[in-house]
This record gives sequence, structure tokens and C-alpha cells, in this order.
Amino acid sequence: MIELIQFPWSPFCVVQRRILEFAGVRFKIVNLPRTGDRSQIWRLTGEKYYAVPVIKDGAKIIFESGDDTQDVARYLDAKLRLDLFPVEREGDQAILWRYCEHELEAVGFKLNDIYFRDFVQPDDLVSFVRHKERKFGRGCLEQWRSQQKNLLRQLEQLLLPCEQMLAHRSFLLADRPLFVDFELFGILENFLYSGHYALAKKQPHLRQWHRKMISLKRTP
Ligand SMILES: N[C@@H](CCC(=O)N[C@@H](CS)C(=O)NCC(=O)O)C(=O)O
Repeated sequence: MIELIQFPWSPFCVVQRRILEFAGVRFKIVNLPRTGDRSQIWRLTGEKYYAVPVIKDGAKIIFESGDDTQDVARYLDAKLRLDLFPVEREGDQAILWRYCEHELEAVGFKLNDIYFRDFVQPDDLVSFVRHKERKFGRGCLEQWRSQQKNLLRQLEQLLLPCEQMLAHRSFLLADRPLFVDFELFGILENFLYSGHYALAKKQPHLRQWHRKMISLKRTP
């Protein structure tokens, strides 16, 4: 059985989890015990990778080979025959997933991280804070809290192109879901993870699409 090694709030993990649920296959979720303890995936990947998600499928271990690759999703897509990466939409998808992973994620994760005490275990807090501060500077979490309103406005602005696309189609690029729909879903679920936010009422098509994506199953 396929195993997904993850953190439940990680945008990149939600993408793969939703793809697996969409496919309707049985799979096992393995949550890493602490954000600061990557020993399990370090071991599994032959000391090559410490990020999540990682997929274990029998003897096969799948993880991203680069910063902008989609190796995990492509593996699941091929194995489960989902056709989420049609060749004729490869270019559009490549642009859009970069927008999701860079522009949208950079704001969405900060808004969720403000509430890190709600989802990081007490014995993992120091490691979590240190990890963030080493990357974003001392006091970054407090800073994001003080910028919350502004970050929310920024996210809404960044989501506007998605709202505009969804005003004319059921899914971002087609009348069926492609990889980028799962990608955007992962980023939004991370933003919404703390339970303190909702998608803007001003963006009704995005809200409707999001409701649909929560439980969408592939058509047999
Ligand atoms: N491009 C990768 C990004 C994966 C990633 O950044 N994962 C985060 C968790 S959301 C992580 O584990 N980062 C390494 C770290 O925290 O040390 C993907 O799509 O899977």
C-alpha cells in the first residue's frame, strides 16, 4: 500500500493527499512525530532528503529531485492513471504551479504559522521557532502576526487571477481538474489549517471551486 509521509498542515503534503483521495485508492498516512525530527525520511531516502512529502510505495521511495519539480505528483499520476499532466497543458501548468508554490505559498503559510502554537507540539516549539527564525529572521512569527491584516489583503489580491479563471471554467485550466487544481487546493488548505480564516466572500467562484475540491473523486 502507498504510504504518504507528511505533516497534516503542509501545503505540499495536502496536494499529494488530495490526489490520493481523488484517485480513490487505499493509502496510509504517516505523520512525522515532530517538525524538527526528519530522521525517518532521512533514512528512507538514503540520506538524500529531509523535506516532506515523501511517498513509499513498496520498495520505491519518491521525493522531489529539485525545487520546481513535481516528481511525487507525476509518480502518482502515472501509477494511478489520472491524466493530471496532459502534454498540451504542460506549459500553462508549469507557470501556474510556480505561482502557487512561490507567490501564494509565501503569504499563505505565514498566515497559518501565526497560530503555530495550536499545531506544533510543546516539545517541538523551540525547533520550529528556530527553523523559522534562521530562515526569516529573529521575531518573524510576531512580525507576521502584526502584519496579519496586510498579509490577508495580499493573499486576496494574489488569489484574484484564480477567481477570474474560475469565473469562466469549472477548474483552473479546463472543465476537469488538472494538477494545478490540487496544487492550489494544497496552498489554500495550509492557509485555512488554523481554522481562523475563510476564503473571501468577494471571490465566490474560488469558494465554490474550493468546496468542490474538498471531496472531489475521479469519474470512473
Ligand atoms: N517543492 C517541495 C517542497 C517541500 C517542502 O518545502 N516541504 C516542507 C514542509 S511544508 C519541508 O519539509 N521543508 C524542509 C524543512 O522544513 O526543513 C515539494 O513540492 O514537495
